[in-house]
Amino acid sequence: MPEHTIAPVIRRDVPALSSRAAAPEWGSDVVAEMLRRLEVPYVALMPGASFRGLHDSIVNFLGNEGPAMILCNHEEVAVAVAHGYAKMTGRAMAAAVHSNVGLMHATMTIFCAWCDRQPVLVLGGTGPMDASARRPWIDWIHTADDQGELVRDFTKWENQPASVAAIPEAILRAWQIAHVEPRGPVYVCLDVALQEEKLAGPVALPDLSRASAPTAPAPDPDAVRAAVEMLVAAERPVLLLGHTSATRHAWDDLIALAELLGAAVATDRSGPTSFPTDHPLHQGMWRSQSHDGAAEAIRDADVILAIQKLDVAGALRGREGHPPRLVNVTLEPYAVRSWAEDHQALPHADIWLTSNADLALAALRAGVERALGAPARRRAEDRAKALASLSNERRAKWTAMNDARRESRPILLARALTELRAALGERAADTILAQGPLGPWPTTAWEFTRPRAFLGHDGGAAVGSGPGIAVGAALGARGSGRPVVAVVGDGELLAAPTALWTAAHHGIPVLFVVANNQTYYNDEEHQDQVARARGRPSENRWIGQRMDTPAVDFAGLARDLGAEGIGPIEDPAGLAAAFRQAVAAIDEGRPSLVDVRIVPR
Ligand SMILES: Cc1ncc(C[n+]2csc(CCOP(=O)(O)OP(=O)(O)O)c2C)c(N)n1
Ligand SMILES: [Mg+2]
Repeated sequence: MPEHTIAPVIRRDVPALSSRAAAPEWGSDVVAEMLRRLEVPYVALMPGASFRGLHDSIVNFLGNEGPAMILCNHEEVAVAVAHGYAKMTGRAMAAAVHSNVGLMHATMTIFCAWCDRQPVLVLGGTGPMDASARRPWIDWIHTADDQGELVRDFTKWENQPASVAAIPEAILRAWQIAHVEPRGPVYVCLDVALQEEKLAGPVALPDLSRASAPTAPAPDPDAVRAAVEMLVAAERPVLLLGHTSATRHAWDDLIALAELLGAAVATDRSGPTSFPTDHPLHQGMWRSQSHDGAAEAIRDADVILAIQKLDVAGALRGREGHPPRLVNVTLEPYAVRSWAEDHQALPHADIWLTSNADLALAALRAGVERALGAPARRRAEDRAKALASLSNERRAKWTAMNDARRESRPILLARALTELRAALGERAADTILAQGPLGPWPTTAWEFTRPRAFLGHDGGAAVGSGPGIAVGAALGARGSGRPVVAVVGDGELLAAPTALWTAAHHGIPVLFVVANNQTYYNDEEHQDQVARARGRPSENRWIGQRMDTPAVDFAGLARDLGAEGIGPIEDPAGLAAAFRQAVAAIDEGRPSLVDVRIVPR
């Protein structure tokens, strides 16, 4: 364990309780009891009367523990916190959102969790469905006859139990479905009247020891044999990695498989770190400085093994006329809905391995180990040497590019990240990047060398999801000793700054770097493109985009929300001290933010 450890305690507000009921007395106590039995650790929430019964049960029946509340100031943040927690831990926590208006606020981040295939248990309220029991006006506004309809197209399941007796199964089913691959968000809507119903007697709760999780789908052995044959015979094999599981054994299997085959590896910034980016076989990562390396590997490949890559067809664009042979390990066909086109273009695979990625990997690794004869091993070694020298050359080029702009003002993101790593010292390699910037990631300034070194993007490409996801990831990383960092745009942070208050309130240590270019730069680029295409003045691209008058005081905003606020840092010479201060704050269990004035790209 390094000498610094991240404060493991999340602050919880402790209720004053003279005594606590031993068994559920009210409808919502049953919900709370189920959450406890399922070991749901937290409920992120923005309060609302449509779940005041549940709120009371968590505080006065459970004692605000197992699960404990994480108080948020916007439902979008509450769901994003749960999303980030799932990205970090692989497990769902709950988010409670107010009847219809709260759910409306939450829709964007529910969509993000859906696109990112992450489990979140969203709880909501409605009603009373019995109109004769409604308070005038407010209960009518906040009752929807079919509230789940709002999120049906981007949840795996939603349900509104019609009796207290039906609640336990609804919660259990939702929990199970959320965790079965492809994972995703689920929604359970709880009628106010049921929550506030006084129980006449005990409610039967399921025996959870008999509610084991369904096993993961294993690959078809014949398909594995065919895939192994294809991989071993390949001249220029490529591993194309996406949303892999980031478990230690998947990580080890991937490295072993790549080395056995002498395969080029291309990774994706959408998913979590699946492969060490400083490995000599790693040729590039999409949406990073090394993007071209990944694209070149794909261009030259004769056989591609794609693993849980969500947009295989997109990655293979340009190869339509002379497609490589493709083994596609995926469960994506089970995640297809008809509302959003997040299923991406349809890839044409020679072997479609419908399987859990870890099981397929283990089988492929074992198969390749057995099948690889001496001549094939020699070919693989030669390939590996050639790939290593290619990646070395590219690395030297990127490092030189970054070094040449070291003193740039506004500051180069690569320089800022190098300084941040220096401030993290020996913990840099263990640091978790919970969210990255919109612009390309400066590969050589910050390599991802451990599982979950980067957690992948937000799924829905939705401005405002990042801050909550980062706070949720830090909540999930609690006690791991791994520092959590998020690099977010100024536009991104401004859309959901209150995530900082949640982190400050609960003592969740997360270090935000605001990559502040004082504009919605991504969209400036779009306006530039349109103007050029139309022969109009591109110098007007900044209008309706730039945010420099007045300049936002991000450090002041962070301080007002209870976090350590530092900056703006305009001179690269000021970065080291700023990051030391920010790291010291997270070491004390407090969130911090450093506002860095960066050059747009
Ligand atoms: C909810 C939502 N609104 C708008 C957009 C469109 N959009 C994409 S990137 C972007 C700019 C974000 O600005 P910032 O976070 O500062 O990053 P920068 O492009 O400046 O690096 C916008 C507005 C979006 N993706 N999501
Ligand atoms: Mg910006």
